[in-house]
Amino acid sequence: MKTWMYGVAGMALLAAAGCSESQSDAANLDQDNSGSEMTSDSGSLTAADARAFLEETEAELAEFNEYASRVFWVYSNFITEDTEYLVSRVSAEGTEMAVRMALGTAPFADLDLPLDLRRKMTNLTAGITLPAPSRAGAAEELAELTTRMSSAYSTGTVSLDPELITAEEITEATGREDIDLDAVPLDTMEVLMGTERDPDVLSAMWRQWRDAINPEQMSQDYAAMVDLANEGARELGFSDLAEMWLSNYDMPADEMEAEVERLWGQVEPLYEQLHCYARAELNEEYGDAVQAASGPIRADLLGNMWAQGWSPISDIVSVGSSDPGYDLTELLVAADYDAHEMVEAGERFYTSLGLDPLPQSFWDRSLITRPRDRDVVCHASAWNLDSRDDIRIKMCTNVNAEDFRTVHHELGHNYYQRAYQDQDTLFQNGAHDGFHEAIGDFVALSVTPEYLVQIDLLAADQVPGAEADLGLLMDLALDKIAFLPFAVMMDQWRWRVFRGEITPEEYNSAWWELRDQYQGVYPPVDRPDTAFDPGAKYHIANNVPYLRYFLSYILQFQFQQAACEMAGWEGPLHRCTVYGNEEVGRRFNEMMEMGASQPWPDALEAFTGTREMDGSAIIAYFQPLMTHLEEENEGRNCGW
Ligand code: X8Z
Ligand code: ZN
Repeated sequence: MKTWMYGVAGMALLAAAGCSESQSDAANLDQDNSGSEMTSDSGSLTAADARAFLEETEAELAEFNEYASRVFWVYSNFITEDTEYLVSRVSAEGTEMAVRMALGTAPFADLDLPLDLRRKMTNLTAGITLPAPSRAGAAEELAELTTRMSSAYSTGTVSLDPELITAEEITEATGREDIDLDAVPLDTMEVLMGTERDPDVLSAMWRQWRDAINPEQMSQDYAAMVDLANEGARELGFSDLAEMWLSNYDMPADEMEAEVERLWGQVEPLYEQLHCYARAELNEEYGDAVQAASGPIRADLLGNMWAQGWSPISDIVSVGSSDPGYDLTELLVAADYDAHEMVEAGERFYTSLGLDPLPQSFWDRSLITRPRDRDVVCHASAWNLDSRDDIRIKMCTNVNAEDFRTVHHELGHNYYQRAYQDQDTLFQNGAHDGFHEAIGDFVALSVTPEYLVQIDLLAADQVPGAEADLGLLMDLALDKIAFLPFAVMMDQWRWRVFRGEITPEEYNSAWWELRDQYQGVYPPVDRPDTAFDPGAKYHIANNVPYLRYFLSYILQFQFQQAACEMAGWEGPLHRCTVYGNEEVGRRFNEMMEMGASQPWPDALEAFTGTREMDGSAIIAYFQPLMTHLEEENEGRNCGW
């Protein structure tokens, strides 16, 4: 995890991360692993020595971060053999440095330190995403593996059969002119997975993307990476990388894992109702031969390459006559929005909250559309290059509702980064990683019909009345509720892999067992032994932990509930927009300014008044839909 880029990984370098706060955790590191090099010998060391160590460490980190982030930026904007070489090299340097620094905290483990110093010490260790063992050559080997996986993902393209789909049809669906059927990139296919309704075309695109990432090589690389990173994690005193990733939340890893179960348990019944209803609608649309009325759902029919968000099929999964009355994609196209204007609209939301406009350098340096003539990392991300004002986004924006939300998401990262820039380097991060993901999504929850009128996208007389409420809620549920089990299963798979409970031979079969268990989806075509379907998802090929998004989807509704209460809103929550509310903006910014300087419950309390993550906010938000779905599903055999 880095302060300088969000949604990007590839190296084990850290700057700061919300992580285990308790002193005993740090002190126990050497006891967790008797053979560890993390032996503590505080001898005559004092708190002043700890402070000096941290000052020096933070200075070195800050300087390295700027250098490394520029190398990563260039690579991500221009993937060639040369930039791969550079990024691999800087990645290895960063990993070596981060591991050295983390091991350097050991002598201070038994010292009674002021809380802020202890927090920095623990941030230093648990903020590493992929540690390498400190033996010579290991960091280089790890960097080579991660760089190869990252490039395989970002440069993969698909050759589509003109008998199945023509360039003209793709242009019609995506608005893009420059279609080369022999090399269709992922971001184009992502749009097509949402617009295409022919099941044969869907399954072809779905399968071909999974073939395009060099799965056999990636699977081998992944296994080698897991071995190395586990060895690195053990050297740092953790039993494996799963424990290390789960130690980032101001509580012991096993408690955090139980917390995820608790939160998932709160929202699972709503997902089950949505699944049941969507399956019935898909059955009606496609017939038994394509989608049976019982059992799991065919994964390529859900409007998304990974079946992680289903809003593109809201025309199929609609609520009777409760039509939202407008389609945001159509409004954007009708208003002739381009990618740049979408980002400007996003910025205007944040400035309406009283936050500063983006600096000119943001507009000069961001990448907002896919360049035609080179390979780039298209997956959207937000960066802070210098830990000050050099903030940027990088995304291959399409003019549609999904990317309108993503623009707000990425700007949320940038506004958070800017808010905590005055914190010390090891506190320049989110309260935890779920907070970082939740900022922009919370803002996008304010994209209501009434808001769209205020920004002239919707005519005032087109604002749908209360009869559209269920339709509006369904649209959002297809995005927010459908996502929850996907977000949980992603890291369930990785934790089990890291723990050795899933072996490399079982990578793909275990992946589909978890997809079935959590999401109730199945692959449209038989998966061969050579497949590595987890690697066809950005965050696995690029080692970005995914639990953060699950937490974010819980938190953003807590933020919204609190913000609307602050704003004195009295109507249904999904109609509440905080656009233009400077008081909410001020309070929100106060939380953001805290960065990772305090345990996350303190940050949460500062804005919402509660110290717990709680799924009851999202449940309350969707309650009218839940009631309706239960009625609709009566007599159906829900579950799979
Ligand atoms: O990766 C992202 C962001 C960058 S942090 C675009 N998201 C997840 C995904 O695309 O899988 C946002 C929602 C989930
Ligand atoms: Zn993000």
